[in-house]
Amino acid sequence: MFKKVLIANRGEIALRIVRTCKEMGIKTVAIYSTADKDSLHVRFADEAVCIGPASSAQSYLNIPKIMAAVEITNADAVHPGYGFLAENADFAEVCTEYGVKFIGPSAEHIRKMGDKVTAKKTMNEANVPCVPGSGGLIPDLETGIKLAVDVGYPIMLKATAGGGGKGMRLVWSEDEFEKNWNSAKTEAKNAFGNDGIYMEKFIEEPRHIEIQIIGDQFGKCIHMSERDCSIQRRHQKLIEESPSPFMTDDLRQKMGEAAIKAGEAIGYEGVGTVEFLVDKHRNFYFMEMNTRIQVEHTVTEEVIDFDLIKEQIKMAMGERLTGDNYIPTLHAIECRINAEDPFNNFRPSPGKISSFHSPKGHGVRVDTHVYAGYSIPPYYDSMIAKLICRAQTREECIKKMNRALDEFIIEGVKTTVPLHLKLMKNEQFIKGDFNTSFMNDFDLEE
Ligand code: MV4
Repeated sequence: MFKKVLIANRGEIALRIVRTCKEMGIKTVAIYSTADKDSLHVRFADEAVCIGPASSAQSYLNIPKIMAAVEITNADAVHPGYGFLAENADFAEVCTEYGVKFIGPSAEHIRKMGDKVTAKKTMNEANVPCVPGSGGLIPDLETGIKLAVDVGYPIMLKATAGGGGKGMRLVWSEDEFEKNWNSAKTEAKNAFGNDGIYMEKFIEEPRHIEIQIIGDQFGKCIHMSERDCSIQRRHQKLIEESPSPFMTDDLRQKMGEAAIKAGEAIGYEGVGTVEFLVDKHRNFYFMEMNTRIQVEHTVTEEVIDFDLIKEQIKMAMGERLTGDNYIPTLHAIECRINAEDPFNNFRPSPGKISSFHSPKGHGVRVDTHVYAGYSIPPYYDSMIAKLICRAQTREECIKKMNRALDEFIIEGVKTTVPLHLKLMKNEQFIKGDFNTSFMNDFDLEE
């Protein structure tokens, strides 16, 4: 049993973790930068340690400073949340060396899944369906051009250190291969200091459907069904939902089985997400595995009625998994509320929130660290709240989300609330007829 957990994060997820720890009787330590002194995660934690100035490099990403906070507070576990150091294998390793439990998988698993070529090889060996491609790093341009003929155009070049679209290029034909090869390599080198590139066949207009898994320390994994995250813009998710409107019992059975195989093949511990691309024929392909709790874990919580942070902490404490996979009977949708101007190219809109009223009522959940009078600092991610609605059916859930968005008052900064209101009224969205290209064609001015 952990006595005290240090939360190596900020914002809504830090507060989310504080809440579960309180319910479990575990003391909490918040860390914060000077820019975050008025955040609710600092207020509600049992202890709080200021670890540095606003810049992430000198605070939330600074491993020595975080370990010093662990030391002075005598925390026996660290929860990394999402983002920042959540998928930093070195951080997980340092925690272990210090004798504090990193609430997440081993450094080895983080490393393995962080390198996309290694991740894909591991999944191929575990018989998890993968997109056909180069089957490894491409040594040089000439080999790449030859491989593309075998794979068949259109193809995608991807950075092995990538994820989230950086260092990724779509190539339609041989005459544009060299140009894309060079720019992918340069972008990957600049972003990750690693210019390793691999190739995949391009899957046209796929859906992004991910399976939530959880594994214990004894080699057992179960799944908690899917989330559809196809509604995103420039690789930033806007809306997530569970179940996916595209899902069938048969497809869930197959994707769930594949996700469990993925987890059990490596002896995965804790909560994780196996991301798949799903084409219009319902073929699915492994894309990436996320070795952290995700922003959108809340929609899964709502449809299966489990606290995923609590389950995650229980796995870290060495509890055994019992029971079977979880299949949703309800429907949940999450809208990410960002301090951005959707009508001005999503320009960040930090500043003071002059007025704040969050929607309430049956089936409505708001996860946020902000309040009236709070100033959103300009240094971090622009997500300020998650609005999650839950109902018996998707149709009812959309109606509830419309009502809840209508009730949401946030003044002083621009937010994505008006965008979500438009999305909830969009015919294609209502029909569940969308894929990852949806936002490319979405007209904000309509
Ligand atoms: C793809 C793809 C089509 N075919 N791979 C984008 C982020 C990175 N994690 C993988 N991505 C994609 N990989 C093949 N072989 C299309 C995308 C993609 C995408 C995937 C999920 C969600 C949104 C997306 C938006 C554009 C492209």
